[in-house]
Amino acid sequence: MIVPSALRFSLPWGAAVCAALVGPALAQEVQTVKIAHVGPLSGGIAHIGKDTENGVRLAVDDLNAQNLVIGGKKTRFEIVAEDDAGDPRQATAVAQKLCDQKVAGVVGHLQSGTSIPASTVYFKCGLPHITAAATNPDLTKPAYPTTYRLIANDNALGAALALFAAEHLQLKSVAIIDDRTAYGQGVAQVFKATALQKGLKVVGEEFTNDKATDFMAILTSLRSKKPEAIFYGGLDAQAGPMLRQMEQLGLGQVKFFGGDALCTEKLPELSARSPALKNVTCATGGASIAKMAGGAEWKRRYDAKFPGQFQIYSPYAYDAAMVLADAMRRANSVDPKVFVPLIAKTQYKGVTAQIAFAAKGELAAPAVTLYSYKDGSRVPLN
Ligand code: ABU
Repeated sequence: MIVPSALRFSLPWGAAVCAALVGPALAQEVQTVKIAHVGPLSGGIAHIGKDTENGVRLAVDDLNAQNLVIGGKKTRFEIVAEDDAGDPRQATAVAQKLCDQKVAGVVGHLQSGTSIPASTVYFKCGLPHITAAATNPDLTKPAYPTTYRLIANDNALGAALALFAAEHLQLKSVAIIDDRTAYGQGVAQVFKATALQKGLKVVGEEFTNDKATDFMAILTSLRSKKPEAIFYGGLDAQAGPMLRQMEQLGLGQVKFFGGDALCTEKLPELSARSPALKNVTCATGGASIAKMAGGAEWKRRYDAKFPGQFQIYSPYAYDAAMVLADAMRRANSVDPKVFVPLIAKTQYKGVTAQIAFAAKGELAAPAVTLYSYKDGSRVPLN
C-alpha cells in the first residue's frame, strides 16, 4: 500500500502532540494517600499533641510540593487528625477506625499508654505507625513489623538524668514521684535503678496521677525526708503546678528532674513562672533544634505556619511522615502490604537525624538532650 506522504508525516506528528498535551495527564491519574496523626488534642497535654500534629501537617505540605509519582500515579497526601485524649481505650478505638478507613500510615500515638495498646490493633490490620514521642521501651518488645519509634526510649532518658544527678551534680539523695502512667512509672523506674547503681540514696517515693493538680500532701511528706532532688515521671501539666507548690512549701532549692513529657516550651507558663523552674533538668530523646542540620530553617518555617505552638516533638513527627512516604516511594506503592517491609530498611536523611532503624523498630542511633530553663526559656545543656 502506498501511503500519501502528507499522511505519513502527519500521523506520527499528531501522535506526538497527543502524548505531549494529553498523554501525561491521562497516564498520571491522581491518588490520595491519607497519613493519620493521633495524639491528645484534648486534655492537659493537648498543646503537645497539637505540636506533633503540626509537624505532620508541615510534612504533608512539603510532600505535596514534591509532586511525587508513586505506582505511576500522581500522589497527593492528606492528613487525618485524630484525638485519643491520652486515653488507652479511646486510642484503640481510633486505631481500629484508621484500620477500617484504610489510611496508609499513622504518626503516633504520642503517649506510651496509648501507643502500646494501639500497636496491637495496627499490627493486626497491617497498618504501620511511627511514634515521635512515646518512650516506654515496652512499645517495641513485641517486635511488630508495623511499629517504629523515632526517638530515644525511657531507658536512655532515665539513665541520662540519673548519671547527670550522680556524676555532674554529685548529689547524694533523691526522692521520686510518678504519675502511674506507662511512661511516668517506666521512666521513674529506670531513673531509680541507675541512681541506686551510682550510689544515690532514694529517700522517698510517692505517686500521683496524670489529672492531678494538688501535690501538697505528697510534697509535704517528701519534705520531711530532706531530698536534694526530686525526680518526677510525668507530664508538664502536673510538673508545672508541682514546681509552684514546691516553692510554696520551701522546697524551692531542691533540684527537679524529669523526662521529655515535662521538658516543654510551656513548662514555664504552667509553673506560673515559679522561681523553682531554675532547678529543672529534663531530658528529651533526640537532638536539640540547634544540633539538627537544617533544624533552624525548619523551625523558622514551622513558626511561620504555627506561631507560638512549638513544644518538643514536631520535627520528629515531621520526619515520621516523611519516612512513611519514603518507604512508599521506594516500594513504588502506597499499599501498606507492599511498603511496610521497606520501613525497616529506611536510610533517610531527615530534619532530626540520619534515620535508620535497629531491631524491633527502635531508632538505630538516638540522641539524648538535657535541658534546663533560663530566664523562663528552655535551653539545651549538651
Ligand atoms: N515520652 C513522653 C510522652 C509521653 C509518653 O511516652 O507517654
